[in-house]
Amino acid sequence: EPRAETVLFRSTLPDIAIPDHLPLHDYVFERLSHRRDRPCLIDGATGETLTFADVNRLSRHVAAGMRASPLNVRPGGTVMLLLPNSVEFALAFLACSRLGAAATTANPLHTPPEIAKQAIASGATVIITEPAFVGKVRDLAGVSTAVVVTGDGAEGCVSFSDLLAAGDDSSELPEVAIDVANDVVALPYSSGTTGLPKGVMLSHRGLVTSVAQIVDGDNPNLHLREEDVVLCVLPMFHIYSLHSILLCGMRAGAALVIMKRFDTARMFELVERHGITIAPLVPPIVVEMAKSDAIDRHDLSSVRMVISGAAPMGKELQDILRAKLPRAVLGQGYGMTEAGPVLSMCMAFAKEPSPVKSGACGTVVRNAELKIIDPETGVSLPRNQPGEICIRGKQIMKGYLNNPDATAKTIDVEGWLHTGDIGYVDDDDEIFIVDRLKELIKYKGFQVAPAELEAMLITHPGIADAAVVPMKDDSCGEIPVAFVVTSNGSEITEDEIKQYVAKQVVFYKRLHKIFFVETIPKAPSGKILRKDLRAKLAAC
Ligand code: AYL
Repeated sequence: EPRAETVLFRSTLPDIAIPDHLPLHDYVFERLSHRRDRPCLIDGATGETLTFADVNRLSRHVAAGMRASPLNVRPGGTVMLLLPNSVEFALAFLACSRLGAAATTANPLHTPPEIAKQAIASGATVIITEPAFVGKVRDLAGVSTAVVVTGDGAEGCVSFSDLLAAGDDSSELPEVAIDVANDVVALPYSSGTTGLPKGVMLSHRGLVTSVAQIVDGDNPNLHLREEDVVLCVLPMFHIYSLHSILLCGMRAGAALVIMKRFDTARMFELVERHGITIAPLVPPIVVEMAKSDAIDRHDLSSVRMVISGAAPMGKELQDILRAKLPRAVLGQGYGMTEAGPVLSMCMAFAKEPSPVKSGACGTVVRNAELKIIDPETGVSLPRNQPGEICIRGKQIMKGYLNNPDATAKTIDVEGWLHTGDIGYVDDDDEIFIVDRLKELIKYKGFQVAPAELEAMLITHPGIADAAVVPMKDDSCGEIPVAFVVTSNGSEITEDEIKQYVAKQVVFYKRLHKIFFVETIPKAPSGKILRKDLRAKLAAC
């Protein structure tokens, strides 16, 4: 029997030329000579501004400092960035790129065991953090890892200001040869479609491709200009902000206003003070804005684009915000860390925009192919039929670090990356996500891996078996809840279980509810039937 034709979906924009020879830092600074004195990074708290020339020079200093003793970062090495949004984050990330090293990024609010797991698995030999978080990495320091601290430094640590003072004469920063197609520049952690968090290997060429797909060409899909001022409130340790704010912003020559932590009133003030034009957000922040009375007391008319991504944003929410910010174009980007990260972007953000529908999460990016398959049979589906979203192109990850099995389960032999998201492409090439096949839970856009919490729960002597699933929540999108089977004779309570988990994990992985059950429904293979549990929740 002949195989059914694959139905390929492409961007409605033509493909573009994408550099495949430049390391990431050379790519983002390619137009440096035209914009040396333009603002690049603005510290929202102090107003202090670094120009493109400053950022270029200082990132070279940091690279020279990291290359020198005692840090000795070499090509192929790994550095952990355990930092909130800051100028230091941007400089350290670019410095890693210059050295041919990978930056593995993590939320500084993670607990010490969560940090240790990633630091060890990624092979990081240096951790860069703030004084407030040094205590969390003390046990790692000196074993195989050096610690660099920003601000005033800390006892036993290298201070970031010493790195900055390193200077950048060529003796200290030798040209390193970078193999752009293979060398990893960013190593974010993601659980993907199943299991525990894994290191996602993004190469120089992968990230260059993904940034170019969004902001390059005569008619860029996301039209950022040198005059734009981009709000950077989403955490740079997450790929959404790292890619679509820091890297896309720098490539386009826009200025970034860096906010360390989210606060609605403060965000509105910064919009007014700096004339912010572009606001990349996540749905929970859009909810806060829509609910806030303060929004009517500020002049937010400078904002011309609001981008939402990382979690679903319904039509209703999009319509409410549109009414509050009538001058801004509102739309979504759809990404997945492993996809490099962006799969699709709203076409209303293009230089020559086309109309879009509320609730759509964009059109597939240029220089890429997308298909929708029947999750059972793998057969490619036509328009308007929901199935698993798959993408192919140079932007996708190289694979998971030291995990060829998980890589093979995510990227098939034909090069298709399987997202675990269920969606369809409509008659106008717009993508709508309708469900999630994978076990991942998204709390305010942050990843929660059920397998991680389940492994933790069953190590408790009072618990015989457990399953963690998402429960719908208006303000957070989803919250993790657990079904628990207690061990014989155990009288463990809901609160005790919640506390037991809360002590070990970052805030967004905490369990919000425990349901005590007799058994966990499982397939003969032992796989938890998560669908049944989600259906149970929907019914109560
Ligand atoms: P990860 N609508 C619905 N679900 C979404 C959307 C969206 N717009 N964006 C992401 N997701 C879900 O790895 C989806 O299930 O990356 C996807 O597989 O933390 C999962 O989140 C991936 O989660 C951008 C815009 C990056 C978005 C991103 C997303 C990065 C989130 C760059 O410009």
